[in-house]
Amino acid sequence: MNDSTVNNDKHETFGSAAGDESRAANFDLRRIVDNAVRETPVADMHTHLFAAEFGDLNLFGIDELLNYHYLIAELFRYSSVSYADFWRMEKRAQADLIWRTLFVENTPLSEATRGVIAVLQAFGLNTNAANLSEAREFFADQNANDFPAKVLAIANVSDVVMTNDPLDEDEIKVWKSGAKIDARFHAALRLDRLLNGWTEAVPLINKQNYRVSNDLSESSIKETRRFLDDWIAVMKPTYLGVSLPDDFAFPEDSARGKLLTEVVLPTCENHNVALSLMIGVRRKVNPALKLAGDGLGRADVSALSRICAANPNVKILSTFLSRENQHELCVAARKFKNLMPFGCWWFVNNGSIISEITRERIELLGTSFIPQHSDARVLDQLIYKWSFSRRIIADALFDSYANLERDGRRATKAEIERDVKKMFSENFWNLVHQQK
Ligand code: FIX
Ligand code: ZN
Repeated sequence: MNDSTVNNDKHETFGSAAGDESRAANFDLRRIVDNAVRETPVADMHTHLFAAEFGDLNLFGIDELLNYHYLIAELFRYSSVSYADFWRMEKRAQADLIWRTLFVENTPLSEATRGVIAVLQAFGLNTNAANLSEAREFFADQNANDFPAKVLAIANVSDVVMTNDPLDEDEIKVWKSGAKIDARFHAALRLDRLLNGWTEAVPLINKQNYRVSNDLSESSIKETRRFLDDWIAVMKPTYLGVSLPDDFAFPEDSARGKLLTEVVLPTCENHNVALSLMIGVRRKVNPALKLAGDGLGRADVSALSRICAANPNVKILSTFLSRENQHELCVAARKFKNLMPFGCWWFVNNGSIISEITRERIELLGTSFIPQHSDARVLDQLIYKWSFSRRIIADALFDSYANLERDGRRATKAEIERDVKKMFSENFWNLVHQQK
Protein backbone atom coordinates (compact mmCIF):
# COMPACT_ATOMS: atom_id res chain seq x y z
CA MET A 1 0.00 0.00 0.00
CA ASN A 2 1.56 3.33 -0.89
CA ASP A 3 1.15 6.70 0.77
CA SER A 4 -1.06 8.11 -1.95
CA THR A 5 -3.73 5.42 -1.80
CA VAL A 6 -5.51 6.77 1.23
CA ASN A 7 -6.98 10.25 1.49
CA ASN A 8 -6.58 10.92 -2.23
CA ASP A 9 -10.24 11.77 -2.25
CA LYS A 10 -9.61 14.52 0.31
CA HIS A 11 -7.16 16.53 -1.71
CA GLU A 12 -9.04 15.99 -4.93
CA THR A 13 -12.14 17.44 -3.28
CA PHE A 14 -10.60 20.31 -1.38
CA GLY A 15 -8.06 21.66 -3.81
CA SER A 16 -4.33 22.01 -3.61
CA ALA A 17 -3.75 23.73 -0.21
CA ALA A 18 -5.84 21.12 1.57
CA GLY A 19 -4.21 18.50 -0.63
CA ASP A 20 -0.73 19.52 0.47
CA GLU A 21 -1.80 19.49 4.08
CA SER A 22 -3.35 16.05 3.78
CA ARG A 23 -0.31 14.65 1.96
CA ALA A 24 1.90 16.02 4.74
CA ALA A 25 -0.36 14.49 7.40
CA ASN A 26 -0.22 11.16 5.59
CA PHE A 27 3.52 11.32 5.35
CA ASP A 28 3.70 12.05 9.06
CA LEU A 29 1.35 9.18 9.90
CA ARG A 30 3.36 6.79 7.74
CA ARG A 31 6.56 7.82 9.52
CA ILE A 32 5.02 7.45 12.99
CA VAL A 33 3.58 4.01 12.22
CA ASP A 34 6.78 2.78 10.57
CA ASN A 35 8.91 4.00 13.47
CA ALA A 36 6.63 2.47 16.08
CA VAL A 37 6.55 -0.89 14.29
CA ARG A 38 10.30 -0.88 13.68
CA GLU A 39 11.30 0.28 17.15
CA THR A 40 8.90 -1.65 19.37
CA PRO A 41 10.57 -4.85 20.59
CA VAL A 42 8.69 -8.06 19.94
CA ALA A 43 7.99 -10.93 22.32
CA ASP A 44 8.13 -13.85 19.88
CA MET A 45 5.58 -16.11 21.52
CA HIS A 46 6.06 -19.29 19.48
CA THR A 47 9.36 -20.50 18.07
CA HIS A 48 11.33 -23.73 17.93
CA LEU A 49 14.51 -21.95 19.03
CA PHE A 50 16.57 -22.90 22.06
CA ALA A 51 18.75 -20.86 24.39
CA ALA A 52 22.50 -21.49 24.10
CA GLU A 53 22.33 -23.59 27.30
CA PHE A 54 20.58 -26.28 25.23
CA GLY A 55 23.83 -26.84 23.29
CA ASP A 56 23.35 -28.44 19.86
CA LEU A 57 19.62 -27.69 19.92
CA ASN A 58 20.51 -24.01 19.42
CA LEU A 59 20.64 -23.93 15.59
CA PHE A 60 22.21 -21.11 13.59
CA GLY A 61 24.29 -20.56 10.46
CA ILE A 62 23.98 -21.04 6.73
CA ASP A 63 23.83 -24.86 6.72
CA GLU A 64 20.92 -24.83 9.17
CA LEU A 65 19.21 -21.98 7.34
CA LEU A 66 19.32 -23.89 4.07
CA ASN A 67 18.25 -27.17 5.63
CA TYR A 68 14.99 -25.57 6.84
CA HIS A 69 12.13 -27.92 6.04
CA TYR A 70 10.31 -25.19 4.09
CA LEU A 71 13.30 -25.13 1.68
CA ILE A 72 13.64 -28.90 1.57
CA ALA A 73 10.05 -29.11 0.30
CA GLU A 74 10.85 -26.46 -2.32
CA LEU A 75 14.05 -28.25 -3.42
CA PHE A 76 12.04 -31.22 -4.69
CA ARG A 77 9.92 -28.94 -6.89
CA TYR A 78 13.05 -28.38 -9.04
CA SER A 79 15.62 -31.10 -8.37
CA SER A 80 15.61 -34.64 -9.74
CA VAL A 81 17.32 -35.95 -6.58
CA SER A 82 15.32 -38.75 -4.95
CA TYR A 83 14.05 -38.37 -1.37
CA ALA A 84 16.20 -41.30 -0.28
CA ASP A 85 19.35 -39.92 -1.91
CA PHE A 86 18.76 -36.51 -0.35
CA TRP A 87 18.38 -37.93 3.16
CA ARG A 88 21.55 -39.99 2.71
CA MET A 89 23.60 -36.85 2.08
CA GLU A 90 25.64 -35.01 4.75
CA LYS A 91 24.09 -31.78 6.02
CA ARG A 92 26.67 -29.62 4.19
CA ALA A 93 26.09 -31.43 0.90
CA GLN A 94 22.33 -30.99 1.36
CA ALA A 95 22.85 -27.27 1.94
CA ASP A 96 25.09 -27.02 -1.16
CA LEU A 97 22.42 -28.73 -3.26
CA ILE A 98 19.66 -26.49 -1.91
CA TRP A 99 21.74 -23.36 -2.54
CA ARG A 100 22.64 -24.42 -6.09
CA THR A 101 19.09 -25.47 -6.96
CA LEU A 102 17.00 -22.74 -5.34
CA PHE A 103 19.41 -19.78 -5.39
CA VAL A 104 21.71 -20.26 -8.38
CA GLU A 105 19.79 -22.27 -10.96
CA ASN A 106 16.51 -20.63 -9.98
CA THR A 107 15.55 -17.20 -8.68
CA PRO A 108 14.78 -17.14 -4.93
CA LEU A 109 11.32 -15.62 -5.17
CA SER A 110 9.45 -17.72 -2.62
CA GLU A 111 9.02 -16.33 0.90
CA ALA A 112 11.39 -18.92 2.44
CA THR A 113 14.14 -18.44 -0.15
CA ARG A 114 13.82 -14.64 0.00
CA GLY A 115 14.25 -15.00 3.75
CA VAL A 116 17.71 -16.51 3.35
CA ILE A 117 18.66 -13.65 1.01
CA ALA A 118 17.48 -11.13 3.61
CA VAL A 119 19.62 -12.80 6.31
CA LEU A 120 22.73 -12.77 4.09
CA GLN A 121 22.07 -9.13 3.31
CA ALA A 122 21.66 -8.27 7.02
CA PHE A 123 25.13 -9.71 7.68
CA GLY A 124 26.67 -7.98 4.66
CA LEU A 125 27.26 -11.29 2.84
CA ASN A 126 27.10 -11.81 -0.93
CA THR A 127 23.48 -12.61 -1.84
CA ASN A 128 24.60 -13.68 -5.33
CA ALA A 129 27.33 -16.09 -4.30
CA ALA A 130 28.06 -19.09 -6.51
CA ASN A 131 28.74 -21.21 -3.43
CA LEU A 132 28.56 -21.08 0.36
CA SER A 133 32.20 -20.56 1.32
CA GLU A 134 31.94 -16.90 2.33
CA ALA A 135 28.79 -17.51 4.38
CA ARG A 136 30.30 -20.58 6.06
CA GLU A 137 33.37 -18.61 7.02
CA PHE A 138 31.26 -15.84 8.52
CA PHE A 139 29.12 -18.18 10.63
CA ALA A 140 32.13 -20.26 11.73
CA ASP A 141 33.43 -17.09 13.39
CA GLN A 142 30.25 -16.64 15.46
CA ASN A 143 30.13 -17.88 19.01
CA ALA A 144 27.02 -19.85 20.02
CA ASN A 145 26.80 -17.95 23.32
CA ASP A 146 27.12 -14.43 21.91
CA PHE A 147 25.33 -14.85 18.61
CA PRO A 148 21.78 -14.78 20.07
CA ALA A 149 22.32 -11.25 21.40
CA LYS A 150 23.46 -10.09 17.96
CA VAL A 151 20.49 -11.66 16.18
CA LEU A 152 17.93 -10.50 18.74
CA ALA A 153 19.27 -6.95 18.43
CA ILE A 154 19.07 -6.95 14.61
CA ALA A 155 15.58 -8.48 14.67
CA ASN A 156 14.51 -6.24 17.58
CA VAL A 157 13.12 -9.22 19.44
CA SER A 158 13.28 -8.88 23.22
CA ASP A 159 11.97 -12.32 24.19
CA VAL A 160 11.72 -15.72 22.58
CA VAL A 161 9.36 -18.49 23.61
CA MET A 162 10.79 -21.96 22.96
CA THR A 163 8.90 -25.22 22.36
CA ASN A 164 9.86 -27.63 25.14
CA ASP A 165 9.05 -31.31 25.00
CA PRO A 166 9.16 -32.95 28.45
CA LEU A 167 9.69 -36.32 26.76
CA ASP A 168 12.78 -35.29 24.80
CA GLU A 169 15.94 -36.85 26.22
CA ASP A 170 18.24 -34.00 25.13
CA GLU A 171 16.00 -31.36 26.66
CA ILE A 172 15.43 -33.32 29.83
CA LYS A 173 19.20 -33.43 30.45
CA VAL A 174 19.41 -29.64 30.31
CA TRP A 175 16.39 -29.04 32.53
CA LYS A 176 17.61 -31.58 35.07
CA SER A 177 21.14 -30.12 35.08
CA GLY A 178 19.74 -27.02 36.78
CA ALA A 179 21.55 -24.83 34.20
CA LYS A 180 20.50 -21.20 34.36
CA ILE A 181 18.67 -20.55 31.09
CA ASP A 182 19.21 -17.24 29.26
CA ALA A 183 16.42 -15.02 30.65
CA ARG A 184 15.41 -13.85 27.16
CA PHE A 185 14.34 -17.41 26.34
CA HIS A 186 11.10 -18.63 27.93
CA ALA A 187 9.66 -22.10 28.08
CA ALA A 188 6.43 -23.41 26.59
CA LEU A 189 5.53 -26.92 27.63
CA ARG A 190 4.64 -28.88 24.52
CA LEU A 191 1.98 -31.57 24.82
CA ASP A 192 2.00 -33.11 21.33
CA ARG A 193 3.47 -36.45 22.29
CA LEU A 194 1.14 -36.72 25.24
CA LEU A 195 -2.05 -35.76 23.43
CA ASN A 196 -1.44 -37.03 19.91
CA GLY A 197 0.25 -40.36 20.66
CA TRP A 198 -0.66 -41.52 24.13
CA THR A 199 0.41 -45.18 23.73
CA GLU A 200 3.90 -44.15 22.59
CA ALA A 201 4.09 -41.60 25.42
CA VAL A 202 3.22 -44.15 28.14
CA PRO A 203 6.64 -45.91 28.36
CA LEU A 204 8.45 -42.55 28.19
CA ILE A 205 6.42 -41.11 31.06
CA ASN A 206 6.91 -44.28 33.09
CA LYS A 207 10.65 -44.02 32.48
CA GLN A 208 10.48 -40.76 34.42
CA ASN A 209 9.07 -42.63 37.44
CA TYR A 210 5.37 -42.14 36.97
CA ARG A 211 2.86 -44.98 36.73
CA VAL A 212 0.62 -44.52 33.71
CA SER A 213 -1.00 -47.08 31.42
CA ASN A 214 -2.63 -47.25 27.99
CA ASP A 215 -6.14 -47.58 29.47
CA LEU A 216 -6.07 -44.12 31.09
CA SER A 217 -7.48 -45.41 34.36
CA GLU A 218 -8.18 -43.02 37.22
CA SER A 219 -4.70 -43.57 38.61
CA SER A 220 -3.14 -42.91 35.19
CA ILE A 221 -5.00 -39.62 35.01
CA LYS A 222 -3.73 -38.70 38.47
CA GLU A 223 -0.18 -39.66 37.57
CA THR A 224 -0.27 -37.71 34.31
CA ARG A 225 -1.40 -34.68 36.25
CA ARG A 226 1.48 -35.20 38.64
CA PHE A 227 3.83 -35.48 35.64
CA LEU A 228 2.58 -32.12 34.34
CA ASP A 229 2.65 -30.50 37.79
CA ASP A 230 6.29 -31.49 38.16
CA TRP A 231 7.29 -30.28 34.71
CA ILE A 232 5.48 -26.99 35.25
CA ALA A 233 7.56 -26.56 38.41
CA VAL A 234 10.78 -27.25 36.48
CA MET A 235 10.14 -25.33 33.25
CA LYS A 236 7.93 -22.54 34.58
CA PRO A 237 6.31 -22.42 31.15
CA THR A 238 4.62 -19.35 29.74
CA TYR A 239 1.90 -21.71 28.49
CA LEU A 240 1.14 -25.34 27.65
CA GLY A 241 0.83 -25.93 23.92
CA VAL A 242 -0.20 -28.50 21.36
CA SER A 243 -0.63 -28.74 17.61
CA LEU A 244 -3.79 -30.52 16.55
CA PRO A 245 -5.02 -32.11 13.33
CA ASP A 246 -7.63 -30.61 11.03
CA ASP A 247 -10.15 -33.23 12.18
CA PHE A 248 -9.71 -32.22 15.82
CA ALA A 249 -13.03 -32.45 17.68
CA PHE A 250 -14.11 -31.46 21.16
CA PRO A 251 -15.48 -33.17 23.13
CA GLU A 252 -14.05 -36.36 21.70
CA ASP A 253 -14.25 -40.01 22.73
CA SER A 254 -10.53 -40.68 22.48
CA ALA A 255 -7.39 -40.71 24.60
CA ARG A 256 -6.73 -37.14 23.50
CA GLY A 257 -10.28 -36.06 24.41
CA LYS A 258 -9.99 -37.64 27.86
CA LEU A 259 -6.52 -36.23 28.49
CA LEU A 260 -7.59 -32.76 27.43
CA THR A 261 -10.68 -32.77 29.63
CA GLU A 262 -9.34 -34.58 32.66
CA VAL A 263 -5.66 -33.66 32.68
CA VAL A 264 -4.69 -30.65 30.59
CA LEU A 265 -7.56 -28.22 31.12
CA PRO A 266 -7.77 -28.77 34.90
CA THR A 267 -3.98 -28.40 35.11
CA CYS A 268 -4.15 -25.10 33.25
CA GLU A 269 -6.87 -23.87 35.58
CA ASN A 270 -5.05 -25.01 38.74
CA HIS A 271 -1.75 -23.45 37.77
CA ASN A 272 -3.36 -20.43 36.12
CA VAL A 273 -1.36 -21.20 33.00
CA ALA A 274 -2.63 -20.61 29.46
CA LEU A 275 -3.19 -23.27 26.81
CA SER A 276 -2.12 -22.80 23.19
CA LEU A 277 -4.07 -24.74 20.55
CA MET A 278 -2.56 -24.75 17.06
CA ILE A 279 -5.14 -26.38 14.85
CA GLY A 280 -5.23 -27.71 11.30
CA VAL A 281 -2.05 -29.68 10.63
CA ARG A 282 -2.27 -32.90 8.62
CA ARG A 283 0.92 -34.68 9.63
CA LYS A 284 2.92 -36.84 7.18
CA VAL A 285 0.91 -36.18 4.03
CA ASN A 286 4.15 -37.25 2.33
CA PRO A 287 6.20 -39.22 4.89
CA ALA A 288 9.17 -39.42 2.48
CA LEU A 289 9.67 -35.70 3.09
CA LYS A 290 9.98 -36.24 6.87
CA LEU A 291 9.46 -32.91 8.71
CA ALA A 292 8.77 -31.23 5.35
CA GLY A 293 5.96 -33.67 4.60
CA ASP A 294 3.18 -32.19 6.74
CA GLY A 295 0.17 -30.56 5.10
CA LEU A 296 -2.98 -28.88 6.28
CA GLY A 297 -6.74 -29.12 6.27
CA ARG A 298 -9.64 -26.88 7.12
CA ALA A 299 -10.65 -27.46 10.73
CA ASP A 300 -13.79 -27.00 12.80
CA VAL A 301 -13.57 -23.75 14.80
CA SER A 302 -16.64 -24.73 16.81
CA ALA A 303 -14.45 -27.29 18.67
CA LEU A 304 -12.34 -24.37 19.90
CA SER A 305 -15.46 -22.38 20.83
CA ARG A 306 -16.71 -25.29 22.91
CA ILE A 307 -13.38 -25.47 24.78
CA CYS A 308 -13.53 -21.72 25.48
CA ALA A 309 -17.16 -21.92 26.62
CA ALA A 310 -16.56 -24.90 28.92
CA ASN A 311 -13.39 -23.42 30.43
CA PRO A 312 -13.99 -19.73 31.06
CA ASN A 313 -11.16 -19.61 33.59
CA VAL A 314 -8.56 -20.94 31.18
CA LYS A 315 -6.86 -18.51 28.83
CA ILE A 316 -6.66 -19.99 25.34
CA LEU A 317 -4.17 -18.89 22.69
CA SER A 318 -5.09 -20.17 19.27
CA THR A 319 -3.98 -20.16 15.65
CA PHE A 320 -5.25 -22.07 12.61
CA LEU A 321 -3.25 -23.38 9.70
CA SER A 322 -5.88 -23.08 7.02
CA ARG A 323 -6.61 -19.72 5.43
CA GLU A 324 -10.29 -20.72 5.37
CA ASN A 325 -10.47 -20.81 9.19
CA GLN A 326 -9.12 -17.31 9.86
CA HIS A 327 -12.36 -15.37 9.72
CA GLU A 328 -14.17 -17.86 11.95
CA LEU A 329 -11.34 -17.58 14.48
CA CYS A 330 -11.84 -13.81 14.65
CA VAL A 331 -15.55 -14.23 15.19
CA ALA A 332 -14.95 -16.84 17.92
CA ALA A 333 -12.62 -14.35 19.66
CA ARG A 334 -15.42 -11.77 19.67
CA LYS A 335 -17.53 -14.29 21.59
CA PHE A 336 -14.98 -15.51 24.12
CA LYS A 337 -12.87 -13.12 26.16
CA ASN A 338 -10.60 -15.99 27.19
CA LEU A 339 -9.59 -16.57 23.55
CA MET A 340 -6.54 -14.83 22.06
CA PRO A 341 -5.88 -15.38 18.33
CA PHE A 342 -2.21 -15.34 17.51
CA GLY A 343 0.18 -15.42 14.59
CA CYS A 344 0.03 -16.44 10.97
CA TRP A 345 1.13 -20.03 11.20
CA TRP A 346 3.42 -21.82 8.73
CA PHE A 347 1.46 -22.06 5.44
CA VAL A 348 -0.34 -18.77 6.12
CA ASN A 349 2.92 -17.04 7.06
CA ASN A 350 3.24 -15.52 3.58
CA GLY A 351 3.06 -11.82 2.78
CA SER A 352 -0.24 -11.83 0.91
CA ILE A 353 -2.01 -13.91 3.55
CA ILE A 354 -0.42 -12.17 6.55
CA SER A 355 -1.75 -8.93 5.10
CA GLU A 356 -5.25 -10.32 4.69
CA ILE A 357 -5.35 -11.95 8.13
CA THR A 358 -3.93 -8.91 9.94
CA ARG A 359 -6.40 -6.54 8.30
CA GLU A 360 -9.30 -8.87 9.05
CA ARG A 361 -8.21 -9.12 12.68
CA ILE A 362 -7.87 -5.35 13.10
CA GLU A 363 -11.33 -4.86 11.60
CA LEU A 364 -12.92 -7.42 13.90
CA LEU A 365 -10.78 -7.20 17.03
CA GLY A 366 -9.04 -3.81 17.06
CA THR A 367 -5.71 -4.38 18.76
CA SER A 368 -6.87 -7.25 20.98
CA PHE A 369 -4.87 -10.01 19.29
CA ILE A 370 -1.27 -11.11 18.76
CA PRO A 371 -0.48 -10.47 15.11
CA GLN A 372 2.53 -12.66 14.65
CA HIS A 373 4.97 -15.24 15.93
CA SER A 374 8.00 -16.37 13.94
CA ASP A 375 7.97 -20.17 14.32
CA ALA A 376 11.73 -19.83 13.71
CA ARG A 377 13.74 -23.03 13.95
CA VAL A 378 17.07 -21.40 13.17
CA LEU A 379 18.11 -18.34 15.17
CA ASP A 380 19.00 -16.21 12.13
CA GLN A 381 15.47 -16.65 10.76
CA LEU A 382 14.27 -14.15 13.35
CA ILE A 383 15.86 -11.46 11.19
CA TYR A 384 13.84 -12.06 8.06
CA LYS A 385 10.66 -13.39 9.59
CA TRP A 386 10.25 -10.28 11.70
CA SER A 387 11.35 -7.77 9.09
CA PHE A 388 8.92 -9.29 6.55
CA SER A 389 6.06 -9.33 9.05
CA ARG A 390 6.78 -5.86 10.40
CA ARG A 391 6.52 -4.40 6.89
CA ILE A 392 3.09 -5.93 6.36
CA ILE A 393 1.78 -5.12 9.83
CA ALA A 394 2.90 -1.49 9.34
CA ASP A 395 0.99 -1.29 6.05
CA ALA A 396 -2.16 -2.70 7.66
CA LEU A 397 -1.90 -0.34 10.64
CA PHE A 398 -1.20 2.68 8.46
CA ASP A 399 -4.35 2.04 6.44
CA SER A 400 -6.38 1.56 9.60
CA TYR A 401 -5.21 4.86 11.13
CA ALA A 402 -5.72 6.64 7.81
CA ASN A 403 -9.29 5.33 7.66
CA LEU A 404 -9.85 6.46 11.24
CA GLU A 405 -8.57 9.91 10.38
CA ARG A 406 -10.82 10.11 7.36
CA ASP A 407 -13.73 9.27 9.64
CA GLY A 408 -12.87 12.09 12.03
CA ARG A 409 -10.15 11.13 14.49
CA ARG A 410 -6.41 11.41 14.18
CA ALA A 411 -4.56 8.88 16.33
CA THR A 412 -1.71 10.47 18.27
CA LYS A 413 1.86 9.22 18.22
CA ALA A 414 1.44 8.03 21.82
CA GLU A 415 -1.68 6.08 20.91
CA ILE A 416 0.00 4.45 17.94
CA GLU A 417 3.00 3.47 20.04
CA ARG A 418 0.70 2.10 22.75
CA ASP A 419 -1.20 0.01 20.19
CA VAL A 420 1.93 -1.50 18.66
CA LYS A 421 3.30 -2.31 22.10
CA LYS A 422 0.09 -4.17 22.95
CA MET A 423 0.20 -6.16 19.75
CA PHE A 424 3.92 -6.92 19.88
CA SER A 425 4.24 -7.89 23.52
CA GLU A 426 1.72 -6.72 26.14
CA ASN A 427 -1.22 -8.78 24.89
CA PHE A 428 0.93 -11.85 25.28
CA TRP A 429 2.48 -11.02 28.66
CA ASN A 430 -0.84 -9.92 30.12
CA LEU A 431 -2.45 -13.15 29.00
CA VAL A 432 0.25 -15.33 30.50
CA HIS A 433 0.24 -13.19 33.66
CA GLN A 434 3.82 -12.08 33.39
CA GLN A 435 4.09 -8.31 33.31
CA LYS A 436 7.23 -7.12 31.56
O1 FIX B 1 3.68 -27.74 15.28
C1 FIX B 1 4.35 -26.71 15.16
O2 FIX B 1 4.70 -26.01 16.11
C2 FIX B 1 4.76 -26.32 13.75
O3 FIX B 1 5.02 -24.96 13.74
C3 FIX B 1 5.97 -27.11 13.32
O4 FIX B 1 5.80 -28.42 13.64
C4 FIX B 1 6.29 -26.95 11.84
O5 FIX B 1 7.13 -27.98 11.44
C5 FIX B 1 6.93 -25.63 11.57
O6 FIX B 1 8.11 -25.50 11.72
C6 FIX B 1 6.14 -24.56 11.07
O7 FIX B 1 6.60 -23.43 10.91
ZN1 ZN C 1 5.73 -24.29 15.49
